[in-house]
Amino acid sequence: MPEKPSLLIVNNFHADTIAKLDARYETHHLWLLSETEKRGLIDRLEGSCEAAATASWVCDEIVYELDSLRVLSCFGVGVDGIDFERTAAAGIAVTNTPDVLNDAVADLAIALILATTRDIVNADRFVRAGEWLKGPLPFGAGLAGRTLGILGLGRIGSAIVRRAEPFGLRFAYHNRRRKDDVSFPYFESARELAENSDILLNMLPGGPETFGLVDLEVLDALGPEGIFINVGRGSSVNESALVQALRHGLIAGAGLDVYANEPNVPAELLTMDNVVLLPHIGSATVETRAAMGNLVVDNLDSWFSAHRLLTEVSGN
Ligand code: NAP
Ligand code: 8YV
Repeated sequence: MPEKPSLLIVNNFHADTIAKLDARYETHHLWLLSETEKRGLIDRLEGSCEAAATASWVCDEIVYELDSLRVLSCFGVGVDGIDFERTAAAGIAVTNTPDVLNDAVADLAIALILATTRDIVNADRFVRAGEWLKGPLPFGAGLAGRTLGILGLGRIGSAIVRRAEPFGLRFAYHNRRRKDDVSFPYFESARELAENSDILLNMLPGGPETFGLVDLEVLDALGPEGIFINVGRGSSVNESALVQALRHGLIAGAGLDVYANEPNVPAELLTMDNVVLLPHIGSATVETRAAMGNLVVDNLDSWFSAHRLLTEVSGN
């Protein structure tokens, strides 16, 4: 039997996928080691290990010091955890897991839109607390005829539009570039998009280019009836501006799946009734996580068998 190729696993991103990788490769679990042990492992793997697997949203800088590394297979689509300057300089190809999670993340975005506009979480609390016996819950807002503005209309944003169409919503978007195949309005800036939206949904990737892009000016432009939804990355929102906007009624409410410093959520948000808070569960279905893991494995298998990558990515 030929020897199994060596694979460095950087962090504990998905137990089932790691078990699959353990069965196929000679794996080394970096996250279990002390800093000194990590250094020793990198030195030992030098020259013999060409591949690593990691979460896409976080990595360990030490992997870039493994000179023989040629491929980094990431679990997740948003690759803000990867230092592309260093991978490019070192000739390391990077892969991620696009498309296989579109449905799950888009479903969750729709759940947040409905939960915020119809006050679903408070309605549940209202019934449990016996409040219904005293009178009705205040009315929510309908979707038909309102405008959903999508900040970052890509793979997942487009899947959200397909789901949202039957609700009678209108659409608008902002990307760096206008898309030729989209018929609804494009706005040149996030502020203009917010000004023309009833619900602003952030689907932007993380990284320096989008850092704090949703700021007080954007939220103020959304207006006192406006709802802000974030399913993209927390770093692209200025969280203190969001707290301020919610506290002072500059916007009506928010539905959040992602935060700037996960798993920490700003304490002020925890006390607000007009926000729905989820623990980054956009892609968290059993089948979607399995599909993401399979793509991590398939990229590695394809690289080892044919030096081909299925979903190479060059940055956000
Ligand atoms: P995608 O297809 O690349 O879409 C991202 C869109 O954002 C692109 O259309 C891009 O258009 C636009 N964009 C990028 N940088 C921008 C900037 N600086 N200003 C304005 N627009 C910008 O990516 P996706 O697969 O839909 O995923 C989007 C993000 O969702 C991921 O990066 C990840 O962070 C997040 N995500 C979250 C979850 C969750 O569980 N909550 C799950 C999966 C993904 P242009 O290139 O034309 O600007
Ligand atoms: C994470 C995500 O991978 O793919 C992304 O960019 O944000 C998610 O799918 C997931 O939350 C794992 O924790």
